Amino acid sequence: MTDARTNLQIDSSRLWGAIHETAKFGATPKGGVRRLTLGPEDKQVRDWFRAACEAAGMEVGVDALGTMYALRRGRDMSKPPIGLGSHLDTQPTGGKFDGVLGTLAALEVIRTLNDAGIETDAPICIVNWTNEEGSRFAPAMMASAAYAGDYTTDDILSRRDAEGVTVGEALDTIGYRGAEPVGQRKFGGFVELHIEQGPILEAEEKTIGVVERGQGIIWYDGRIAGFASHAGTTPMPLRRDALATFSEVVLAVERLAREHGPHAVGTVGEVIIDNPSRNVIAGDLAFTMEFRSPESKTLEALNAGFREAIIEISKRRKVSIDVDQVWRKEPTVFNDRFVGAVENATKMLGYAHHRITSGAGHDACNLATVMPAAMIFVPCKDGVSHNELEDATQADCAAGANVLLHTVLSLAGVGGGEVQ
Ligand code: HGY
Ligand code: MN
Ligand code: MN
Repeated sequence: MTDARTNLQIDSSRLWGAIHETAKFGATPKGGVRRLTLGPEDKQVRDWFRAACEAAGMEVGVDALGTMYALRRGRDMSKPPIGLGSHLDTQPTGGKFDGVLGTLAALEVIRTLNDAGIETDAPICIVNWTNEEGSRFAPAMMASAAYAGDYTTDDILSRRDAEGVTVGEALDTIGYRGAEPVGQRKFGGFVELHIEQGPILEAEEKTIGVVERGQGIIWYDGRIAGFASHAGTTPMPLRRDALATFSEVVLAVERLAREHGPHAVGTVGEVIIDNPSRNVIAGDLAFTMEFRSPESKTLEALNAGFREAIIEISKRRKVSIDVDQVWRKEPTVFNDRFVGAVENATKMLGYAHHRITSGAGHDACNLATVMPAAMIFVPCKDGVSHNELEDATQADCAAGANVLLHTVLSLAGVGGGEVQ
């Protein structure tokens, strides 16, 4: 494409301003964002997002799981829209960019097309997916997984948070349980911009990551049942200590991930001790954990090794260890044509780039199972994410949004309405 559109660029200050404006919804004293899905702060950002999309001339719809779809009409409405977007919920100690960049860059693409008077052939639909993070309600990437057919809407509506509140109740509380059935809205494909959330692009001094694969993920919920007893009177050999047992489980997860390195990872992120007390040997506890790998066979090996390890620990310590697999996402391979469109846009814009595998899960990874999909990464400072220190530069965010703009233009096709 050699006409004036080649020079079309998003408005970097407007995007940067939007990112920092939305960061106030759930702002934390350390400069991060706590915006758990379907909570009051999520309602605030959703209301802001709806108003901004409507001000940009889009029609906003909401489905039964609260996912928001903002449609920009194209010349040929018989064509399925090209989807772009991400998520606006965050981790408890999240940052300003995870999910937000992709969702607001999608809005910035629309604003830029409006300013330039460009009408695309196919319509464009920007999406805010409900509960990508999976922190309040499991699984992660929940709504896009339901959209892809991995779960029924009723199953997801019944999921409960730690306080026993269901997804359905939370949606009703913030007024975002839409009438549209999940999965009804069809797309010609989906492109998601996201910070890398890892150290590779920054270390390699690349501005753009052209994402070709995504890791597979297995999530587990575990319970350990020992025997609570007096910390002072119970001889060491007689103890059935759930917390000491748990510590061996954590080290087994770490050992297995290291053994299957360099790409496998394993994490135990939560533990809740029943009735903890300094002078009581822990009797019962619950925990959550995960394994990830770009290879399915490695996921299998991690799972098998873990099952073996907990049987041995349980027998030796005479403590029961029960672990349920609650979510499994196979590794993602993104669509060649869409990945090529990202790479071509990146080359046309002249950004340093290379192909990369995503360590994090994303909504685009679920969508890739039911439509052509691709992702664009930009660096984040020190590769840090899921931490209030998460940071990125305005220039890198703008570069990612420009690649998103030109990728979408190439995929949606451009009708009348030349750049003035
Ligand atoms: O867990 C993930 O990979 C995503 O950031 N929710
Ligand atoms: Mn994310
Ligand atoms: Mn995240």
